[in-house]
Amino acid sequence: MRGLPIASLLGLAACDLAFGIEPPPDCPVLADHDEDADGLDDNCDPCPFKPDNRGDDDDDGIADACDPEPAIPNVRLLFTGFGVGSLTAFSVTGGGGIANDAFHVSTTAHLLWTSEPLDRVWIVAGVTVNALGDGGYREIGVIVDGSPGPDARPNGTFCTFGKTGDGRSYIGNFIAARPANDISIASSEPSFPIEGLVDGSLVAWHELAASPSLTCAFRTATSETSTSGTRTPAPPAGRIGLTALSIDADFSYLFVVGRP
Ligand SMILES: [Ca+2]
Ligand SMILES: [Ca+2]
Ligand SMILES: [Ca+2]
Ligand SMILES: [Ca+2]
Repeated sequence: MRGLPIASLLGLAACDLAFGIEPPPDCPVLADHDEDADGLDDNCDPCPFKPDNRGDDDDDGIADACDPEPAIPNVRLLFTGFGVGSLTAFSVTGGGGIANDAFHVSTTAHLLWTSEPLDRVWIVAGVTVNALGDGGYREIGVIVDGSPGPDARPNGTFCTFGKTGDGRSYIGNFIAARPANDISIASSEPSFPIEGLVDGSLVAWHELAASPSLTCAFRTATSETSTSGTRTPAPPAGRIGLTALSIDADFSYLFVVGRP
């Protein structure tokens, strides 16, 4: 949600530039965007995608409701609520773009964060499914170990949920690697309804030295399902990002958290 209403700014001690007050050291740059509409700019908000900012048991600056590891100190590496102009931090292939305060995909698109390769990271992404393509695999998810491939889809390990051409819903780990000489992955595919999904989230943990190297969970307000996968041998650490294939969907935010 864009902008900060005046009423919010009046109560915004942590980030109030309207009255010439310097932001605190933990809020060096304003994003000029308030994803959860709680009056705190994304870059000043200890829980940037939920209004519940209470509590920080491990004192790492990430409030408990948004902390993927509430008892382990983490490092916040990235949060974007996909406001206007936010795509400059990413490389995008396919037809994705910013619309209605989200990274909107009308058919197929992939996004990679233009950072250094990352290991030992959590990736949390807000997702909404608007409509599925007509047939084949229709899916949406996150990428780890992503690197540009020879075609539009990046190489990498994917945690996605989706639907097959024969109507089966799934959540699973998949890889795309070209040349395909390191493929060995375990996946589970519990049934999961994808159509009409609103405000779900994908939460993935990636650690190259661990087996499985990728675990992920899909969450809604009422349910959670999870899977994990191992890619052998482990690929080089790569960039992280988002993917959508033959689907009309929105990513409302992307949160990347490291474990030192
Ligand atoms: Ca906020
Ligand atoms: Ca918040
Ligand atoms: Ca915390
Ligand atoms: Ca933590």
